[in-house]
Amino acid sequence: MFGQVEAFAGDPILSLNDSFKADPRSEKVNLSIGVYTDEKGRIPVLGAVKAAYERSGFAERPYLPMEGHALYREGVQKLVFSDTHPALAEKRVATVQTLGGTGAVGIAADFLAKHCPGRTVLVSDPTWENHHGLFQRAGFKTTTYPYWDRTNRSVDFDGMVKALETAENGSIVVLQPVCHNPTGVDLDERQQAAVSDVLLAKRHIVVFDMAYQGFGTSLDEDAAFVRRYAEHASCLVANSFSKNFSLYGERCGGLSVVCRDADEAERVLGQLKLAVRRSYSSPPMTGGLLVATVLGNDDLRAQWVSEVETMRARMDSMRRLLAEQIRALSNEVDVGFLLHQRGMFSYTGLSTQQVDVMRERDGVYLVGSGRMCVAGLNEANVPKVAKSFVEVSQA
Ligand code: PLP
Ligand code: TYF
Repeated sequence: MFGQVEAFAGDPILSLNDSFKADPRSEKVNLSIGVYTDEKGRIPVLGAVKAAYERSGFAERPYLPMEGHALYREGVQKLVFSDTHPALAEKRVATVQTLGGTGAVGIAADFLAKHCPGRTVLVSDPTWENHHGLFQRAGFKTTTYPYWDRTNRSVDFDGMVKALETAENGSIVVLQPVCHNPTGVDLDERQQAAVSDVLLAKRHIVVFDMAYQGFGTSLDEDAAFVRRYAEHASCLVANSFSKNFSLYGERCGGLSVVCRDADEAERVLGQLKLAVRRSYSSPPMTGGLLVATVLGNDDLRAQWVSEVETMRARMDSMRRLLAEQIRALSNEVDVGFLLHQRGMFSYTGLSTQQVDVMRERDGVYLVGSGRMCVAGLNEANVPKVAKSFVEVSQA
């Protein structure tokens, strides 16, 4: 009956993670999958989350409503837009709790497929691969706008603007506002303003995908692009709590649609609920309660903010340490990219062949594109990574 079913090649990043686990070498280093680990190499259980778990306990488990837990949704709105954003005051944001950031982008794609069908979808080149997959699953054709300037290891700003200008009016544009996956390079404030002008002039539909809020500069500054844009125009904002709550397996995220007015937001919320109903009915409760409890209590929220800051600071210090140790081994290898890229990832500029050598010879795992997850670095493994990096760079 299923004889014709094709084999699934697997997700390249998850497969790499499996190869890492199967690698018998004790000195191996995992810089592949986008998961934050602490100095000891462990996925942290945040103190605020643990306290929320103890506080919320385990009681009855009714279905959550389609749109999710009310306090959770309020928490999403305040975190993404701030307490004082005019769109919230005007009650024109429709927010649903989602199955992680993936679920948020998926519901956004389903919603757009129904209400804005037939548009072209533009995603950055390169991007998180699932952007193509999720919009294609919803029936869209996807294409790319230039983003990575290989020569300068920065944003190809002119190429990006030109592509957004030449795209058909009213295209769907997926933007990562902070800590871009996989490159680690973001638009600066001036570039954000210039891109916003083009997006508005072309009446493009913007889908912000914010999976790393708090890992760039701070929770508030990382959301500045989204907040400013949402003052001027409608847009969709997907956010993920996987990384900043260290709740990968609980599937916590949100989708917020900024609308023209409260009436429109009410109708959009109804359609988001319908999209959820048709897909999985309602979101999971345990993760929802944890996030709602942290965001809804001042003491836990303050503790969480400080724990996000600790993760961010550690990644920054690992970037600096790796740059220093590479420089100590060689003056010829440019390390500037490590210092001006932000968040969990760095595009190293290494080729697939160089990445293969680092993995096979040295047990240092990067993604084939040359993406390095800096959150996998720690004081114990940086010397080994620096040496491997310098050796393949000079070979
Ligand atoms: N969007 C981007 C840009 C990501 O990098 C990721 C995860 O790596 C996601 C969405 C998905 O997030 P989640 O794991 O919460 O589904
Ligand atoms: O970019 C990354 O590292 C993550 C990895 O179901 C990932 O997106 C891939 C597939 C998946 C969850 C995480």
